[in-house]
Amino acid sequence: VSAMDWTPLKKVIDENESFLISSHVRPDADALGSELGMRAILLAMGKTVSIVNASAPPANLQFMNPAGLILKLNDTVTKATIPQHDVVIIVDTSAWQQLGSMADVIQASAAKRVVIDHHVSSDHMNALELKDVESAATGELICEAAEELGVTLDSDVANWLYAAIATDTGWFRFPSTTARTMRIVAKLMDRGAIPHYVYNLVHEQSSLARVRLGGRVMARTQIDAEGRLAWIYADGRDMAETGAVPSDTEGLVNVCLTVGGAEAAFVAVELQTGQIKFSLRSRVPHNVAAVAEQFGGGGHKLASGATLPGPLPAAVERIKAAFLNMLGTDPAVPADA
Ligand SMILES: [Mn+2]
Repeated sequence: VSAMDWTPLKKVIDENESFLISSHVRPDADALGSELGMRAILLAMGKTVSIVNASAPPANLQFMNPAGLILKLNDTVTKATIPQHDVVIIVDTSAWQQLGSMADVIQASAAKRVVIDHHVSSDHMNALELKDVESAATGELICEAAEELGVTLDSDVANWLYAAIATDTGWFRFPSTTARTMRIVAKLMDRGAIPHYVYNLVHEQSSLARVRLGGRVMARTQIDAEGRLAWIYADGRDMAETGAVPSDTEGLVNVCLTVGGAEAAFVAVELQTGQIKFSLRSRVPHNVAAVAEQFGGGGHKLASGATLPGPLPAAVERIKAAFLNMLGTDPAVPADA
C-alpha cells in the first residue's frame, strides 16, 4: 500500500490529454527511469507524452533511451518545437536550478505542473507536489503510482525502474533502502526486471585501459597522518602506457577512502596540458570544499575538485599540506561538545 494519495494525480491525468515530462540536468538512472515509467503510465491511459531534458543521458545509460525517445533541449527539440502539452510532470527534482535550461521553458509555459520527487531541498514550483522524502528513489513512487492507477508495466519499463531504484540505493546498500523498496523491486522482477542484466549494462562496461589504470595506480596507494589521509596519483606515463583517459580515474578516489581509518582522500591526475586535476573526498566533519577553494576549485563538503599547475610532485605537496592542515585543525567533535 502506498503512503501517497495518488487521487490528485489520477484527476490531473483524467482531465488532460497531452503531457511533457522532464527531470534534472545530468540525468541519472532514477531521473530517466522515472521519466520512462511515468511515460508508460500515461501511454497506457491513452495520453500523448513527450520527454525533454536539458542534458543527454550519459553513455552508460543509453539503454534507458531506446530509439532516442528522450529528447534534448536545443538539440533534438527547441523551446519553439516542444510538443504541445496541457501538463508538465517534473520527476526526481523540486529545484528550478536542477532543471537547467528546461526551467525557463517550464516557467514560461501555461501548462499545469506536477512534481513527483523524493528530495528534501525544494523550491515553490506552484505545482501539484507528490513528494515523499522517505522514498529511496523517485522510481519507487512511480511504481506505486502505476499500481494505484491500475497500469501493468512491461519488462522494458520494469528494467528501467529497477535501474532507477538500484542505483539510487547504491544497489540496496544505502540506509534509504527499506522493506518497501524490496517489495517494489520484487514486483518489478515479477514484471520481467532482470537485476544482473541491469547491473551489467550500468557497471560492467569498463574499458580494459580503465581497469589496468585502476590496478596500476591503486597498487601504490599512500597514507599520511597515521592513515587518516589516503591518496594516489596517475601521471602522464600511467595514462600513456595503459591507454587510459582522465575520466578513467573516476571513482578511484572513493576506493582510497575505503581504507580503514581514512578520513579523507585525494587523487591527482596529470593532464596532457601538464596541469594536475585533483578529486578530493572526506568524511564528516572534514570539509574538502574549503580545501578545493584554496586552489580555485570547489564542490561539496565531502566531495570537491581543483586543478593546479604542474609539475605533479609539487602540486601533490601543496594539496597534501592543505589536507594535513584540515585534519589537524578540524576537531573530530565540536569544541563545545
Ligand atoms: Mn532520485
